[in-house]
Amino acid sequence: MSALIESAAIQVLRENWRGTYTVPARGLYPHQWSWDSAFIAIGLRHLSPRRAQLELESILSAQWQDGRLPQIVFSSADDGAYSPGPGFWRSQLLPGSPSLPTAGLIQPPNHALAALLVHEANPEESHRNGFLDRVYPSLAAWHRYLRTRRATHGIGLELVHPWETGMDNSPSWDAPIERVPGVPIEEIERPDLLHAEVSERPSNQDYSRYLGLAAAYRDCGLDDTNPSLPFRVVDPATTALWAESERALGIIARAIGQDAVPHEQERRRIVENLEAQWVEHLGCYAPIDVLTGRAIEHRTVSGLIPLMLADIPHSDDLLRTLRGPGFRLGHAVMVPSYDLEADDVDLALYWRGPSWFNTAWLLMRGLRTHGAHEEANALAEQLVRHAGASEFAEYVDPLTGAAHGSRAFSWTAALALDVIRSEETGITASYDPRGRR
Ligand code: 9WN
Repeated sequence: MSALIESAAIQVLRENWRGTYTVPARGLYPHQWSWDSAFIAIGLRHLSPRRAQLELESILSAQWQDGRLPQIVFSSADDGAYSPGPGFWRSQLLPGSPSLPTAGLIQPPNHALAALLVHEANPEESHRNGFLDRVYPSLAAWHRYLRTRRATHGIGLELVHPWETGMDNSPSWDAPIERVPGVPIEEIERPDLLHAEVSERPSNQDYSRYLGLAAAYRDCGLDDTNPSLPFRVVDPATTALWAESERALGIIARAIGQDAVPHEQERRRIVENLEAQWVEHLGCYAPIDVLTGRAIEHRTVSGLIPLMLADIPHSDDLLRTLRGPGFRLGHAVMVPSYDLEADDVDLALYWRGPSWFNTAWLLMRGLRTHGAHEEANALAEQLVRHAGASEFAEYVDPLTGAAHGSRAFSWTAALALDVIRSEETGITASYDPRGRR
């Protein structure tokens, strides 16, 4: 069973490979996406260390002078394939842009974590070809950008667009996005709807505001502290990934003879500040709307992802919430993206209920970190099973496992492959074709 899933996952990654990077999905997502590439590299490390390195190094090659890694690196000037495309961003006209056309926004910082995992899959080869020496300066510049340009209020990383959170239409963004003036509906192009059901994608109303907000950010020259930006949130999953990547940066620094202490101190600071996002009565972390100073009180999977951090004070509370009726760990299919008891949960719509494979993978690591190995193994098993059964869907119904969104989605294939192949993630014997562990 797992051998079949493994070879099908490899096939998906082969078909989506574009020579130096992997598209998230043919058709729907025809360029390189930032946090996708990091998740994909984690799977590719089992196939070819060089390919995994290239995947990460190609996103790093699109770094801006200020250190930002862009949400999307456009693979061609083909403006019609995805909206907003290179013609919308006109990145070459903006100061400090790289030579490749890119979006101006960012995505969650999982790259240093991925670089460390790629290195650890084959340390000899990685040392021999100088991978960590090559990527460390760019990763450190990325984290410097985050610290100096995106952490201005000291409570966490500030994100200026729902796309930056990677969880675009999460119910958490409904209230803050209300403030955003939208573009006229008739100006909106939706090439995405050629590849996915209307009912499974954000609405035109959402897009109107997404585009209005992206245009406002572009037109102020990507000035992160511009007081006129109408959307500014701090998000727990992004903060947790930032902390975890800062930890990875410290390990990378030490491995190449650099000073790890600043990264360790920074990580501690991030984890301490994360507590500002804890909401006791929800039993999980929740985003903060920086412009109102208030918590956005929805229970979403983002608020559970800090479980991956070893030293948070609320791991027992998070485990309780995960096992409770809202997320049904061990009973639902993987973990839903939104509280199953919420009135407006939608089991088929994107980040408003369905289960996603990247969040399952992160939570699986969190469960192991906190010693819940049986539940981690069960989640790993579900991840692999539903990845295969859904033909590597973008996301699945949290109760039935029915496939939604795009198929042959790269991070679904990559993370299933990682679970199947990785001893570190504690794969159960039934999913390891070579019978390790
Ligand atoms: C906008 C590529 C990306 C993921 C995001 C996911 C979706 C894009 C979209 O696809 O977002 O970035 O068009 O919906 O929400 O997490 O990185 O797979």
